[in-house]
Amino acid sequence: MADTHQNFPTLKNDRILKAARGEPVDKIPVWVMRQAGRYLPEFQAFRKEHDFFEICQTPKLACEITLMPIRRYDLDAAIIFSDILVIPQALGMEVIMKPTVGPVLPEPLKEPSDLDKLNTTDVVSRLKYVGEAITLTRTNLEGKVPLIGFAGAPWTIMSYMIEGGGSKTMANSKKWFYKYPEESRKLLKIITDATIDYLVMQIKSGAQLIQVFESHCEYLSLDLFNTFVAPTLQQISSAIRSQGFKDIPLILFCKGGLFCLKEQTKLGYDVLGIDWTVNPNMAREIVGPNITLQGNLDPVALHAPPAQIEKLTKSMKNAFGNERYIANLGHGIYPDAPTDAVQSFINAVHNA
Ligand code: 1CP
Repeated sequence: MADTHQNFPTLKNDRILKAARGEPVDKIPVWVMRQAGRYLPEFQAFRKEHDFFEICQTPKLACEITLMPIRRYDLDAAIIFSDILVIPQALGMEVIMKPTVGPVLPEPLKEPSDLDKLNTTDVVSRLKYVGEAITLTRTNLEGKVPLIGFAGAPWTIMSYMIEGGGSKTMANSKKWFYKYPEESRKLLKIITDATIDYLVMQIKSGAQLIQVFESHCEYLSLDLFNTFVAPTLQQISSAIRSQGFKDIPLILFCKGGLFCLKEQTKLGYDVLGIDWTVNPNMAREIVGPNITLQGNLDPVALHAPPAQIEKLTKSMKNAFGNERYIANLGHGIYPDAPTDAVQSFINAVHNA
């Protein structure tokens, strides 16, 4: 299926699309996970005036924040401002964004019978605002860089829905796999189906790449990953492809996912993100030549002096090589990252 919005401005920088497809690039493309967020003073100022989900649900505001890092830095992609937790919200759960604490779901799923409370009919109809924000942002980007759409992966979303917020062990949600395997599959299917419709809607609205965030991968065993999680990730990529979107690069980022990196290569994604704990040479050996790697500077390295950031970034680039590589941090940028360090990082990717 062709782009449903033929009237978007012509794209002037397609480095990231080329790298995702394994085509040669003039410079290595770079973006930063969570680039439109808490470390930016202009975002913090915005947050004083608006509630988090009010911003997500108001296309003009979401667009404005998406463009903040693009105005400030020489990035090669924008990522639409939203959050992975809009899916539990659209399934009928309350989500509160508590400043300095993070997301809280006051009534988490406690037992399988709680699944009956979820509103699973036409979930995507309650997420139209994200599509509208994407369409508006594509227009306002004026073709400067491509726009990434995203969603949380089903296991990561399931864990938030059961834990009710952050957790050190994810023990409550993992318990479901051991105690209620069938109901776990049922919950994962509800989330996966909603996520597929949601990502297809984002693509139809103008998203030019898609990233799936499996931020809680690190808590799984290989057995749990293979049994419960891998099928959901595979279903997402297959459904997007079978609905006609063959050319939209799909990125999978499994935080802490070295233990299942080989398995990730079989799930239908063009790009695999790796965190900072993974040696780039080892990752390349595991994934082979036909997948693009994304990553993986330690987000905390942004606290080093500029010359050191440049050195670390250079050595990261050398390890990954110029082909099939998208530079990024090894996880989302932290709220206390110095803004100048981001520019040093980007310069080092592009020029050093
Ligand atoms: O530039 C961007 O990427 C902004 C859009 C974005 C994205 C891609 C936000 C805005 N959140 C996310 C993804 C997201 N949200 C993930 C996956 C990436 C990751 O692993 O970091 C996860 C796990 C969440 C859940 C979440 N939302 C948390 C907990 C994890 C964490 O970062 O500590 C928190 C604190 C949020 C709130 C949130 N989401 C986004 C922002 C800017 C904020 C801060 C909220 C505020 O202003 O109070």
